Amino acid sequence: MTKLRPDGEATLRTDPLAPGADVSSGRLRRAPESFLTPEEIRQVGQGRRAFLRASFLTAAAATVAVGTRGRAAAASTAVSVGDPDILNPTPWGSSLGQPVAASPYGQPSKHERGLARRQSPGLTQVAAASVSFAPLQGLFGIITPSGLHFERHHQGWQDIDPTRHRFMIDGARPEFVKTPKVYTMDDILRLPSVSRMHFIECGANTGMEWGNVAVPTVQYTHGMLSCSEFTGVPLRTLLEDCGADLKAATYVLAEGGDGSSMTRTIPIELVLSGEVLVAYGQNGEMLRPENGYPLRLIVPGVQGVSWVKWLRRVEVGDRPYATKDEAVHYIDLMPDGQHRQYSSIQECKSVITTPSGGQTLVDKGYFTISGLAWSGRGKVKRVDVSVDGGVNWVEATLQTPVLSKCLTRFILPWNWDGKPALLQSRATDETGFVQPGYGQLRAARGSRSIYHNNAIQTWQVAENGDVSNVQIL
Ligand SMILES: Nc1nc2c(c(=O)[nH]1)N[C@H]1C(S)=C(S)[C@@H](COP(=O)(O)O)O[C@H]1N2
Ligand SMILES: [Mo]
Repeated sequence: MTKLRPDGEATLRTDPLAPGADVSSGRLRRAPESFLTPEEIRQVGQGRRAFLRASFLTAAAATVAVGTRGRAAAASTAVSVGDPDILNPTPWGSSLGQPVAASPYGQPSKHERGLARRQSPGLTQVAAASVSFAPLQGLFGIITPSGLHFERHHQGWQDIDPTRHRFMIDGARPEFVKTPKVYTMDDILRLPSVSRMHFIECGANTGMEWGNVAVPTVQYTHGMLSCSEFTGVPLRTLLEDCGADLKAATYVLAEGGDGSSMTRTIPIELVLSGEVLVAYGQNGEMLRPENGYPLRLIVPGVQGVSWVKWLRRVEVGDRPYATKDEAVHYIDLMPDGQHRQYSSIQECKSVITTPSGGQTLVDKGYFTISGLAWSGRGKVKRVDVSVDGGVNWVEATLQTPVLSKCLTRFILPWNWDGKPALLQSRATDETGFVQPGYGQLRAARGSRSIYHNNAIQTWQVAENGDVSNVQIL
C-alpha cells in the first residue's frame, strides 16, 4: 500500500487562476484498462491476476507512443499552421451521410467503444452473481446513460415479459392492509406518476479500498454508482390504494422476482415521505432489464441493495425482517468485532473523476478538475478540492442542478505546473456532514468492513503526468 502524508513533498499552490498562470491547454490520455482486450480480461478472470498487472504495464508503455504523438499534435494545435485536418477537405464534408433510421435504436459513435461497463477480473466466482462498474472517468454531467448504468445481480438478470409481471401488496397480518391487491403493469402505468433524479450507490462501492489501495481506476474504486431520472408511482399511493394502515405500520418488506430471494426491510417514514417509488421509467424509457425491468423500487439515499429489482411484492408490517441480506450480508464489521446492522443511508461522499487513476496528464498547463459529489441525506452544500493532499483547500464550483439525493457535478480550474500533486475532493452536505479522510474513517469503523466506505479519495499525479490511486491517512 502506498501511504502518503500531507506533510510530504507536495507543496503546490491552489490558486490556478493567479495572474500570469500558464493557461496553455493540458490534455488527458485515457486510462489503460481501455486497452485490455476481451481475451486478456478472460485470461485474468481465469485466475491469472499477475497477468492483469503485466497488462496494465504493457498498456501504459503502449500509450507512451500515443502520448508523444499527442505532444506533437498539441504544438500544431496551438499554432494552427499547416494542420491538414483544418486545411484539407474532409471525407465527411464531401460525401453523402447515412440515412435516417439507419440505426433504429441509436448507438454511440464507434470512436467511443472504450467507454463501457467493466467487470473487475477475478473479483467473483461467477458472472451471474457479480458486478459491473460504470465508467465514471468518461461521463459528463450527472446522468448515467442507461446502457452504462452499473449492474449488481445476485442471481443473474432477467428480461421479464411485462404482460406477465405482477406486483402484490399485502400485510404481515390482515389488519395492516384492508384490501390486498395484485397489480398488472397496465394498472400501474395508469396511476399518477412522478419523475425524479436520484443516484444509486451499492453499499459495497469503494469496498475493495477499505484496508488498502486495491484497484487502479475510478471505474473500479467508485463505479458502483449511477444516477438516472426515474419515473414511477409513489409506494405511498399504492399502499393507500390498498387501504394500508399507515399508522400501525412501521416497516415494509420489498421482495424481488428473480431467483435471489432479494428481500429488504424499508422503514415506513421513507415511504410516508413520498420519496420511495415503484418505478418503471429510467431516463425517459422503460427500465433496462439489467436494472429491474419492468418494475423496481427506488429508495433515494439508501444503499443500492434496497432498490429491489423485478419488484413483485411489498408486505406491510411492524418490525424489521432481518432477512438473509440484512442479517448475514450488508452488515458492517466494526473494530471491536461487533457488526453494525441496518446501516442503510449512503453518507456524503465525492470523487474526482478527471484527472483520475490510470490517466496521464500529457502536458502541464490548464486542466479542469471535475468530479461527482452526493449525499443520501439531501443536497450537497459544497465541495472543496485540494491539489496538495489536503494542506490547502479551494471551494469548487457546483454545476446546476443541485438536487437532493442526486449526483452533483463539481469543477475547478487547475493549472498544473508539472510537479507532483495529490488531488482530493471533500464534500459537505446540507446537514453539515463533512466527508471523512481515511484516518478518521478507520478510527471509527476499522479497516475490515465492506460497506459504506465514503473516505476522501486521493489521486497522485507524478512528475511524468501518470495519475495513480494512493491513500492519505
Ligand atoms: N431482485 C433483486 N434486486 C436487487 C439486486 C438483486 O440481485 N436482485 N441487487 C441489489 C444490489 S446489491 C444493488 S447494488 C442494486 C444494483 O442495481 P443496478 O443493477 O440497477 O445497478 O440492485 C439491488 N436490487
Ligand atoms: Mo449492492
